[in-house]
Amino acid sequence: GHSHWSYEDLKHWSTDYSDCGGTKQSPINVDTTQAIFSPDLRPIQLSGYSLPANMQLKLKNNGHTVVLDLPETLALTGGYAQQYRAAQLHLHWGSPSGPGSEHTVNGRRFAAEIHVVHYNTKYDSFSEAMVHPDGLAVLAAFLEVGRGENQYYHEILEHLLEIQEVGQETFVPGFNIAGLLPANLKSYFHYNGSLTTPPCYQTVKWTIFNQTMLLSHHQMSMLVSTLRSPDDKLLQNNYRPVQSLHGRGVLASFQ
Ligand code: SG4
Ligand code: ZN
Repeated sequence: GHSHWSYEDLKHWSTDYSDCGGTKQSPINVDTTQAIFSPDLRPIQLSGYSLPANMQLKLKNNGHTVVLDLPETLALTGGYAQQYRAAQLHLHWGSPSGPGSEHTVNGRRFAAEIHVVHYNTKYDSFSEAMVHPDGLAVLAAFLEVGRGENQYYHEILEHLLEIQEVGQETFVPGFNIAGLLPANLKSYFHYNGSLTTPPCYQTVKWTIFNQTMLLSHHQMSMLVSTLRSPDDKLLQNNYRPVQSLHGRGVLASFQ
């Protein structure tokens, strides 16, 4: 298998990428009644996330999602007491007729989900980190439709029309990346899992914020109905179904 995987072909992921059939896969359903309160989980700390407008960030339609490359100067600390550097962020979504978050909470799927992907500073590169059990940390937040325009998501969404075709890229001026994540960085769920796409490496410490992000109806429509996929249809429903916990525990930083 050579990056020819698709969301229509989920059954074959583990044939081509054995880790996709493992016992620590993501996403999962978070059952809030089963989550274990852990006072050790410190608030997430983000530093260097406010980027100057003269910095140019690459935004790309990679055929599976929209990816915004991030400079390695963005640092994630707190949380689980290791240090990570940002690599990129991307989104998962549904269609005009259904939600498309990857994680679910008590069986509920949200409209969309943002993933900010980081790697452990003890490794020299992302590709080295991604094969080690403590290599990656992904911050996840759910997106819902609310009243007003979200000014931070606007910084990305206004450029989607420039990258409708697979492989197209454009540049986005720097902005406060932390604005894409909830203001409340204290309340989150945490578990050990995997990349949600091939190669499904089981090297991700997941943080799922309890507070959700709100986008306008128009913004959500733009997200789910602008980009095209490799088969020249609209890129929609780019989420993996929830995977079995296989005895894993989910921790909560809050009661
Ligand atoms: C998306 O397909 C991204 O485009 C990938 O990033 C990402 O892979 C993949 O999702 C899995 O990440 O947070 N959903 S996830 O588990 O970050 C990696 C790129 O292709 C390795 C740059
Ligand atoms: Zn993702």
